[in-house]
Amino acid sequence: MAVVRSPFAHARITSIDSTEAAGMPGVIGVYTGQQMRDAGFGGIPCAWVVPDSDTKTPDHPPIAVDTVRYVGDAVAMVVAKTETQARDAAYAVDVDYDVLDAVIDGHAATMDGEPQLHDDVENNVCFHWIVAGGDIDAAFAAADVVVTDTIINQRLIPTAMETRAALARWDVAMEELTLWVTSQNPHIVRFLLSLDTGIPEHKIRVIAPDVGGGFGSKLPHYPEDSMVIFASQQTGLPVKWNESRTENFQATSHGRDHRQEVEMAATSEGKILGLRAKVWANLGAYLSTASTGVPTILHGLMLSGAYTLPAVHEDVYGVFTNTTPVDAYRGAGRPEATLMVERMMDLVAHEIGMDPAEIRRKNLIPPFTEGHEVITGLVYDSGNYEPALDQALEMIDYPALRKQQQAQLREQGRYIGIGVVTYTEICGLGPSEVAGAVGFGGGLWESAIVRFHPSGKVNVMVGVNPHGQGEETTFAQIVADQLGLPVGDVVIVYGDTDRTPMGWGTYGSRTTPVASGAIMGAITKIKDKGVKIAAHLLEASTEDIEFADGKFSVKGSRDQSMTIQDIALAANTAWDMPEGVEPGLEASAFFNPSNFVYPFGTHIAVVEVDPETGEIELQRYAAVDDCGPIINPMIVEGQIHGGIVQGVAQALWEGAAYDEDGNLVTGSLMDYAIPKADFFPPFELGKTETPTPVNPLGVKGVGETGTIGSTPTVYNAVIDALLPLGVKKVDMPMTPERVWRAIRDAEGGH
Ligand code: MCN
Repeated sequence: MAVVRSPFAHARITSIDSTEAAGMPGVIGVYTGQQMRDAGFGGIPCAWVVPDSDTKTPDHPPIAVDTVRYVGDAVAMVVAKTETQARDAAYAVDVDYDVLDAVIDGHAATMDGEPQLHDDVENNVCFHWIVAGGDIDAAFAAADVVVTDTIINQRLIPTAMETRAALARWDVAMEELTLWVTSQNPHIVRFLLSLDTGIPEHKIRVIAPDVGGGFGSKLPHYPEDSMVIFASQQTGLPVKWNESRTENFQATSHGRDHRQEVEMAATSEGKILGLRAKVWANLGAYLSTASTGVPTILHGLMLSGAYTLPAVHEDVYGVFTNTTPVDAYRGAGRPEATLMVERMMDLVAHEIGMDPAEIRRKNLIPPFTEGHEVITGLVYDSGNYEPALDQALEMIDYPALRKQQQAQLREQGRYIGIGVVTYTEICGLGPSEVAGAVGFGGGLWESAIVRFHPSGKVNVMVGVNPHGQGEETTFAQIVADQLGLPVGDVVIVYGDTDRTPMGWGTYGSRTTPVASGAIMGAITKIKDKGVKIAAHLLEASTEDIEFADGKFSVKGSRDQSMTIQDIALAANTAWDMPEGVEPGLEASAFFNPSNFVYPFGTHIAVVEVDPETGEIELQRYAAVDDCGPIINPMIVEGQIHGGIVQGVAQALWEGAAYDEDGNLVTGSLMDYAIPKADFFPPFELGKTETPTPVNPLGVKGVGETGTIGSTPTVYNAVIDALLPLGVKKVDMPMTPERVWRAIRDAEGGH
């Protein structure tokens, strides 16, 4: 299958002529949105509609029916014998458009007189959501200093190395569907497909084992999923679509894209009093699967950061524009919150002449182990922020660095900047009751099945869907460690709705904190059953059996023992089972966490800016992160490295750019700057370890911490370097040209 896509950001489709395409070599069929609609295919659902926000959910047909709303919106599809034939024929589909004015900017789109995307969405405002706590007016009235800024948290394009793909096989006789798809959450895709295609859920199998990088962009249920299904039903053949890189830029979800107008109130001693903001979140042309939750729940509720914040008020407007739909991108909402808070902390520090590390220390929430409620209403699980700050400052020898910075500035005219950020983030999504309360259209629990085969080898089936994070390894480590097995005897099974139990997917750094709870639950059941079988076979009472290092032994007599492999064989043959105990050694468990988890840390960056060219050199990067007890240090380091790289890239290099007609100017790897390894110094990593009470292993997520901490760290470092030149602000990405212009402007436009 190939997709005919709109070259216009906003247009009415006046006609589609497929005569020529239909006659081309190998072409099997050309299909339109109207045909899909006539066949009963519904719009692509948005699965997260935040309550109390008056959210509008306009129809999102998988193929546009009468209006296209972004460059890349699907207009028709062609099915042919080969991919090349399909693509060739797609070019021959003749579409006539009546081109309309487009609006690209999420703030401008709300103004009167701007183009309207959807009939029933006045001024393109999809929702207005408010987070408020404390007495914000009193906070600002009592302030000695108020700092303000307008932050553009620019749009990013996830750019996974592996583009998307979908292959549908419709079994006509059985009326059953198998869909192979690059998804981070196959069970969610199955659920949503059952809603928009009408195929009953128990007749849908979704397979998504090795999907490549996702970074949030493989979370949504996409139009192409429905298109290949429709095409397979029409043709009676398996139909496959492979996304090209150009399509990946245009039609896979983008991330971020906020305009934030922010004010922070503080005392002259550096105590913060209140944060007030207005945010315009550009949602793109349609609502993607999780899009409304990202700028609200995952952003607005995190405005207290790691600090005691007495008052907050934020208005968030979600806005439709003629751009690619926006959804979760690594960090999803939390980077937008953290950058906002951490920018304002630095502005206050600068205003009152306080060291950036000191103002943070002064406002950190004191240590807590059993929950701490912040002004936005969230209850953080556990935290001890100051040791992470101390460790990071020590790693980098902060006092010496500050001295050196001053000396070099004075004597050598060099512009060194140091950025210090203390952050916390919400992840491990999360209690299902909260999911329901905040409008998430599913649960957030996890399940696992631990299955012993007769030979003692183990499969663990999980509903989550790692795609590069490495849970095939870390979950096997947990099971091996708990049950005394060689790690190679445990294989983790995921990525197939027919082979795995229900699960709600891999995103929001939830896989380990939530699914490990289910695995631990199943392990406990396995151990309990093993004790009963061992007691029976060793002729002891269950109270006398103890389990350690993979052996069930009679207390006080270690030679009277059976290995867990012996027990697996005995249970699977069931020749001699205790009264009332079922055969087999297999257990399943469900885990619904009581809270989210909140990892935290301190990041410090050192940069040097060349005032002649605006070039920024990232010289050092230190990160102390706390994700509770670590299962696999190498994997955790890898996650932090990758996260830092993605976050720094937002500060310095990456950004989607549209022209005023809605053409994606950064629509290829020639134009969109993704980071490369040699842009970075070796990372200096430290850690502290604060377990969470929320799950049995005490683990917090780590998949996004690097991204969340690093953007403001590097941003603040660059501004710190530029302050002596009179520059207080540079929009991201802080390219050499922008930095150079900011320096020249500060010099009076010279
Ligand atoms: N881990 C550990 N000890 C801990 C915490 C985590 O050893 N205390 C390990 C985990 O077991 C897992 C890894 O660290 O191997 C990350 O786990 P976790 O924090 O649970 O995060 P998730 O698996 O839920 O991953 C999601 C997160 C997100 S939201 C994005 S986006 C992202 C990311 O992970 N996308 C990625 N990292 C990515 N890495 C790769 N390679 N590809 C992506 O698409």
